[in-house]
Amino acid sequence: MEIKNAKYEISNAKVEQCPATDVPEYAFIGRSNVGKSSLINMLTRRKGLAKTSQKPGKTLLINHFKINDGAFYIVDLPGYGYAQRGKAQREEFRGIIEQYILGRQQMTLLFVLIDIRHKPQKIDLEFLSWLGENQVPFAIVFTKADKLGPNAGLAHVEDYKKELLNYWEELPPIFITSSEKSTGRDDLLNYIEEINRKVHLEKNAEENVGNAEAIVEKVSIDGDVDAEEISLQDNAEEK
Ligand SMILES: Nc1nc2c(ncn2[C@@H]2O[C@H](COP(=O)(O)OP(=O)(O)O)[C@@H](O)[C@H]2O)c(=O)[nH]1
Ligand SMILES: [Mg+2]
Repeated sequence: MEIKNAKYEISNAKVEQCPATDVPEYAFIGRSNVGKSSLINMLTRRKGLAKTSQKPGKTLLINHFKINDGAFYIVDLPGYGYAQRGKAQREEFRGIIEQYILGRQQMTLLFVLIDIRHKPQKIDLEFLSWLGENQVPFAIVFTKADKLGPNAGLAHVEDYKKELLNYWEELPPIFITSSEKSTGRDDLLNYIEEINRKVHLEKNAEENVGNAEAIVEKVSIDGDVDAEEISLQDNAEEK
């Protein structure tokens, strides 16, 4: 898929203030500093679209980026696991994340970013298992692959797979990326395109069902016979 255009739209602290749209949203989350903003810039090929290396933890905002004239959105969520957050801010974070991830109807897929340089971390595993419990559709994106030799990186990916298979029978889709080298860009964009297509087909199917229902209704209103009336009469005669 080609990214023809990408435009920052709005930042919100409240889910109910997010844009009123009916297109898919692909949300990105991970620990602060995992490379979320860099990845969004790499995917869209817009260097300054998402701000990199912002002071983490300060603001808890949901950032919407409109892609390809509104065909879909990329959403930058606040990072988790920021040590300097106080209790109140941690609660606020949890509220925003839960509302967005569990409540936002447009949320189509969550990309969970994990720094490939580390062995499986408790905080990431806990977050992934929370997603599993809540049946949130997600994929894992390993970041900063250029910072490790390929063998070491793959070993960490295998460690994660092993951990996940302790709990689940199936693995989520896994991508290995580097924003420095644009590694994984095509794979990620193709994956998004594939899901966009599925969502589109489902939406059309729903609309067709809606149209069919409208036609049936129109026929039964315009015609002399009403299907429900007939069956009621049949029942009455039987009795
Ligand atoms: N070498 C390398 N550095 C990266 C990569 N992605 C992010 N970084 C660096 O990691 C730091 C945090 O990145 P940022 O995108 O701001 O992380 P965020 O807090 O998750 O949004 C910055 O200094 C980036 O330049 C990558 O793929 N390769
Ligand atoms: Mg960022």
